[in-house]
Amino acid sequence: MNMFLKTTCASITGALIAGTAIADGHAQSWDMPMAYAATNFHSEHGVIFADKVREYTDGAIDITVHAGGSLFGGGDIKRAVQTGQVPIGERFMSAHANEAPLLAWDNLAFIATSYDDNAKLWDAAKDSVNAQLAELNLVALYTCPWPGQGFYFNKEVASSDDTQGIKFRSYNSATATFAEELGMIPVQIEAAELSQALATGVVSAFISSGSTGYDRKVWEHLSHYYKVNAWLPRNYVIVNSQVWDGLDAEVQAGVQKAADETAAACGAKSAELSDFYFEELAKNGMTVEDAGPEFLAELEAIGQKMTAEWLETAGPDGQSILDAYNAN
Ligand code: PCA
Repeated sequence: MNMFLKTTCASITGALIAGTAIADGHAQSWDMPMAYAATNFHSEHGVIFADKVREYTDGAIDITVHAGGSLFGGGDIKRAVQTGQVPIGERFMSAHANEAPLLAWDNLAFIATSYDDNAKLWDAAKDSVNAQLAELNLVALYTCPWPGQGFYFNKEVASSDDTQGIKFRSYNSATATFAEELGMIPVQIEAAELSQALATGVVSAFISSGSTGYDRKVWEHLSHYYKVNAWLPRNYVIVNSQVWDGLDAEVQAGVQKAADETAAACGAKSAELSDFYFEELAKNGMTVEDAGPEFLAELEAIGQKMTAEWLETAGPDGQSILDAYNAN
């Protein structure tokens, strides 16, 4: 962020903080925009988090969750938190990688494809990601992985011969690049808008977990899901740095305890639900299967190329993350 923007963010936030009740010990009310469906496990854990925060801060912080992009659309949540329009929010971390490439650490294909490995990769990435977030005027309270990512199509796909020219919903720059490598045309669309985009033919394919296909009932439009399990990307709950710094140490500790517990519960729920989502897709008529060997080999080659490109844009911090991960 440039200095002008940083100073502006800080002063807007300062003004907002002054308007809240930190100094006189009254409860603060925090609106927390979240990007995904209210019934999604990420959003449900946002509510669990809010309940825990109330409990562990003795009511000092009262969070109201606004799921489904209802307060701010997914694409606007980070800026709203950075500039202090809201103190806290939740978003898909790698959606911010165009601004800070390091935040795509969890989109590296076929590197950490189990929940345990994904947790190890996060351990390796955490310090440099947090340093990067500090520069963006943000503090991450907790992160939670989505189940593994695979491909949705409206036909059988055996290789990139079958994907040429398809309009493909991407959710960040890595998925747009992936689509282009497969000869598809990426269009970035929020999960909240996905059903409509499929219904109107704006796109007819996308990459995601079983979770988002289930939330959006995509069996109404699409027929095939290929379980590639390419990566397990994370959502994160972020708080504005000045708001965070303005809290008493005791309140901070209460919020962090709530965040740590929610992270563990949310990650476990994600793992527990991943097969359920596949079963629901199949029950509703979709063919759910592993990607065939030819398609998978192409995806792996693209993944390797993209990891090399990420290492170039993320610089030495990116390499350190992978080195630390591989050393464990
Ligand atoms: N669902 C989100 C991000 C990753 C996922 O599994 C989405 O498709 O927007």
